[in-house]
Amino acid sequence: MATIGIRRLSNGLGAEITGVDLRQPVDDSTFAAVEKAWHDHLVLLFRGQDITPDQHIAFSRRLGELDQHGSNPRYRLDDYPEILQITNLKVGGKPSDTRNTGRNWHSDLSYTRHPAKGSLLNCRQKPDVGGDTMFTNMYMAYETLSERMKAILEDLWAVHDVSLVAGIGERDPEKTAEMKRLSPPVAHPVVRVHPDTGRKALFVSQRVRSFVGMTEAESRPILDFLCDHATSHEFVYRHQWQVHDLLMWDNRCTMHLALADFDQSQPRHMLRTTLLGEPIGRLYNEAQAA
Ligand SMILES: O=C(O)CCC(=O)C(=O)O
Ligand SMILES: [Fe+2]
Repeated sequence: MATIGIRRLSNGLGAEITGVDLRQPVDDSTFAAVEKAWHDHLVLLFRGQDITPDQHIAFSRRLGELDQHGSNPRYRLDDYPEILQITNLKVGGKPSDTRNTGRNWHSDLSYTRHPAKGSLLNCRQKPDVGGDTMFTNMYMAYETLSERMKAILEDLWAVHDVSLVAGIGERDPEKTAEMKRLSPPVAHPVVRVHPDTGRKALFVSQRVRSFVGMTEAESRPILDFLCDHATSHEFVYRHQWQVHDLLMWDNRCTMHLALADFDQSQPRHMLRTTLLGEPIGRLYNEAQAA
């Protein structure tokens, strides 16, 4: 019998789960309750999870196949390609580019043909204050549009481009070129149906350049409107991290934003596993030709 506790974190999305210790294997009924809570609340918080990489990976695998972070190979944890370091600590003796990961609203890996299904982020070290992460509910974003706007968006595709990852231009040009080579622009439907819940969610972000078949100038005002609308305060939860929090979010129906609201001279060190998503995208040129 599962005995988890569920406490909602905001009106838009998010719930804290209690009664689960991720250092231990999670039994099937507890896991089923967690998965249901994930579908209901989109972002789940587990406090006090001082877990090893193996435990992090073991729990994540229950939810699906894990990405090996081939689109960002330099920041994998040694011997654990399933774990990406989001950190301002040095990696390989050099400042880490992942210290500024997620500084615009996005859904993980949307710039690939297999946008991430979910991500599980464990806080290992945090600054005294700040370094918060915000999440927004993309079902609500979709459902609150007018019927006419929904009809316009229904068969639109959007071009997601890794060059729009915030701060990518400040990275070492060689690494940026590598990221662009690994991830050429890809098109995804603007409205996606969540495979588990059957609900429709808006799938745009600040990493979208244009709509397929429209110019950038035509697309920009609509994209700006959709991103502004999707990040309305009413749909958002802002997470203030504690060390050993584990947060898992569903990238198919949320966006998130990592805030730079902290003193970068203090360590912020986070470890992430990423669940592989179903392939929904196609390379941009193929989409254009279609
Ligand atoms: O560092 C964070 O709070 C989140 C960064 C991010 O966007 C991610 O890990 O996917
Ligand atoms: Fe992210």
